[in-house]
Amino acid sequence: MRQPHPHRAAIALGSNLGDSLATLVSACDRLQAHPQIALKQRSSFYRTKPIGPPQPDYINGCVVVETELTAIALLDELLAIEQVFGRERLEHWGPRTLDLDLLLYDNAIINHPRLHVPHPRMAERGFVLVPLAEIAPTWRHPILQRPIADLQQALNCAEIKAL
Ligand code: ROI
Repeated sequence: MRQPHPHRAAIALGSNLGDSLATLVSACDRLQAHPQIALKQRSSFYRTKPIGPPQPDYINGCVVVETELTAIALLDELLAIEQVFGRERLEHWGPRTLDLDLLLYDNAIINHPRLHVPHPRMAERGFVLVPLAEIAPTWRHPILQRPIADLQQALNCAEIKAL
């Protein structure tokens, strides 16, 4: 029998405008409700200091999903969910109501004009690696060939606190 959800993907969630926690919880609900996406794991949510220009603290988390969608089709679904929450891409690296980043897709390395997987900056970002290590510590970064837990331990993530 054909597997209904043959691919595994990791997605980072972030918000620092509006009711960020409620936004992230409803974004997870939207993913779960999607007929071609199954939410398998959800991390705790964390309060994190902004990387980039001065702006409010973020709430960040990660989920692991299984899906029959291709990586690009999954990206389109993530963008559609961002739109529901009124994300406007006004300022580069500026505040946002909802950011959904496709981090990992199976063991794939994807370099497409619209999508780079693994996410190019994920290995430097505590706000990504701390929640991801909570739910997928043994997933190997397909380029660095190191497990997520190792990458997280290499960073100083002392200030990243679960809510
Ligand atoms: N900083 C934090 N802490 N969390 C984010 O999700 C986040 N997202 C971004 C930038 C602006 C790089 N900074 C962030 O896109």
